[in-house]
Amino acid sequence: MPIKLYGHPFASFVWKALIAAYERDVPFEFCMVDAGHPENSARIAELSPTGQFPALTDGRCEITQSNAVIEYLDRFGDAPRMIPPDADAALQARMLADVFDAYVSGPMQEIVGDALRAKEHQSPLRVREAKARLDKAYAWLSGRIGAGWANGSGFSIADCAAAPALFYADWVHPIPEGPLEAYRARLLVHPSVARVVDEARPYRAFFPLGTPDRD
Ligand SMILES: N[C@@H](CCC(=O)N[C@@H](CS)C(=O)NCC(=O)O)C(=O)O
Repeated sequence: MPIKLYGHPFASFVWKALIAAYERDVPFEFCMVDAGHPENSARIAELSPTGQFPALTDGRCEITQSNAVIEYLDRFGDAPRMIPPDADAALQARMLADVFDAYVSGPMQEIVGDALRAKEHQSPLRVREAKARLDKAYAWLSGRIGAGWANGSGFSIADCAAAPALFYADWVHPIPEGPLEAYRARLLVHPSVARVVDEARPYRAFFPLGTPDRD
């Protein structure tokens, strides 16, 4: 059975899986999760504990959680794996992917989530705290990101996580000039990342805080 990837092209965690699939040239069928595809919404509700995406099926495996999906995609093709073969490099790449997920995407999603609430349920305090967490993450990452990819060697799971995290985080709380902002710019011109950015363009009106022209 073909690999089916469930998600939405504007969703940051779905970008991670798409980037890995494009990076490694793994064929798949994209199953759009939106109001127009109730069958896919029903399927994602079964596949994922929270109904969140991405999730992937191949008739044998059912995988949810973006990092597990990326690891699954490493089984195919000859392209360099997203989990580096060297154990130390793999540990570093997984660690950085977790950092981007939890400490960049996490606060970014909180800020976006707040903007999506009804005015009376919004919380300036929650947004301020999320921005403070982003500042800490930006500072930590700025001290660690060099001139190449995140873990200092090939493009990896860490870069799959970094691309959407930094793309959207910069929209809600700009990344100061420096190594992290330069890394974001490098990611955006990388072909697999440029492709997901382009595929998501038609959905930018969904973003509740306005979208900058620069990207
Ligand atoms: N830990 C999950 C996070 C997934 C996640 O946050 N997905 C978001 C899209 S970026 C989602 O499904 N949002 C829709 C919703 O919450 O209903 C992963 O790594 O896959």
